[in-house]
Formats: sequence, C-alpha cells, structure tokens
Amino acid sequence: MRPLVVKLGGSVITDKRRPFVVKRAILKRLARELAAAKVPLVIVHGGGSFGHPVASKYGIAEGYKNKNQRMGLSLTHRAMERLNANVIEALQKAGLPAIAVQPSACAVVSGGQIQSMELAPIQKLLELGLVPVLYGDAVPDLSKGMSILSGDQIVAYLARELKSSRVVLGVDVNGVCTADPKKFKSAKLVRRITPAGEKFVASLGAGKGKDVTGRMGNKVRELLALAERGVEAEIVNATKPGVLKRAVQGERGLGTVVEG
Ligand code: IP8
Repeated sequence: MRPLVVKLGGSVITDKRRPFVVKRAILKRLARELAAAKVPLVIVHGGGSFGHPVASKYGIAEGYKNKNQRMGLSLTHRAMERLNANVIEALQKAGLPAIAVQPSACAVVSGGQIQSMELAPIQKLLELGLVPVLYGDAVPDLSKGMSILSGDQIVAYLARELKSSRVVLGVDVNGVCTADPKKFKSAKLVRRITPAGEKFVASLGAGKGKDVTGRMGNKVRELLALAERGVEAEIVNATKPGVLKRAVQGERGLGTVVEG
C-alpha cells in the first residue's frame, strides 16, 4: 500500500485574482483525471484565493502577536474548509470516495514545521480504499502560537511517512523554469532537478506577494528533501488537459522531475 500523493495547486483550482472563486470547470476535469489513477491516492490542495488573502490580512504566518489573529485563524481555516468542500464534492462526482482530513487537528506544528502527524486514521482510510484529502491550513503552532502550514509541506511529510511511491504536484506552469514563465518568454523549463542543483534552487527565492507560504522555491526545497529519501516527485502543468491524468498513471518527464 504505497500511495501516490498528489497536490492540486491553489492557482490551478481557484482564480487567484478574485477572492473565493473556484475554477469549477478545471476542478471538475482534474477530479476526473485523478479518478483514472490505478493506485491509492492521497490528495492535498493549496489555498489559492481562499486561504492566502485571509491569512495575509491577519498576519497568521508571522505567528501570534495580537488578539485579532484569533478571528484571523478561525476565518482562514474556514476559508480553506470552504475550498476543501468544493474539492471533495468534485472528487465524489468523479466517483472517488474522498474524505476531508483537517491538518490543523492532526498535525503538531512548531516554528512552522510539522513535528508529527496522526497517521493511523489516514492509513486506515487508505486501507479501506478511501481517498484522504488534506489542504494547506492555519494551524496552532507550539512555538509561534499560530502559523500557516503549506500544502507542500504536508505533501512532503505524508509522502515520507506513508512511504509513498511518488509525488505529483499539479501547478499552473509547465514546471520549474529558469525564470518566471509568466513574466519572461525566454524562461526555459528545467527537466530535472537533483540535490546537486542546490545553487539553482537557491536562486528560485522564497516568493513574494499574497502567497504567504512562498512559491516555487519552497516547493522544490520540500521535494529535494524528499528525493534525498528516495521518493521521486514531478511538477506538472495541471491546467493542460490530460497532463495530470498521464502523470498519475505513471508517465514521467511531463514537467520537472525532482529526484535524488
Ligand atoms: O497554498 C497555504 O497552502 P499552500 C494555505 O499549499 C493557506 O501554500 C491557509 C494559506
């Protein structure tokens, strides 16, 4: 029972320019593509225009500083629950027995990092043939009071602990590029990243803007740590019809492979 861990990026399933807008047609298509997987699945999704703007408004990622953040934590989590409900519904309609697993209730986080996570229920769900669905969340943090746990970190943790066969990250670009492909036409796709490419990864930076958990740089760092433990990952363009399907069916080389 080595599950495939798949992340649906927040920019893929939500409209990042409009708060709380789900890209319904795309979500529906991706749910169908995921249903084509032949192996047990764990799905994780990002925050997109649900979690990120609220988390950023209340400074949740900076840790607990004032009482307003209590409501901020509550609202950020609620926004993620709303997005999660949309994802679960789409997966169910595609025939997948999806079930939400709340990260803020099962992950022990300190300094923004997962220390441990209650895995027994997730393992049992997989054994039963269900599809656990987790998401980036606003969480209690043992040292900072509160923080934002990114979906990417959850993916890496689960893939490691569940001894996942492979990880697929569905994003809205072709993979990791030499520059931001949304800004520079000259940006070239990097087909393969290994721990030897550390310098290049450092040049990807931590990301700016409302995305409170950082962009491509953080993803690649999480995946490289995973690759060093023998779990291969691939970052693919999930906005292109059929690509996620081919990736979850085991095809390699569709985007950027991160391996040890
Ligand atoms: O989009 C962050 O998850 P990510 C979720 O995977 C929140 O980084 C609550 C902002």
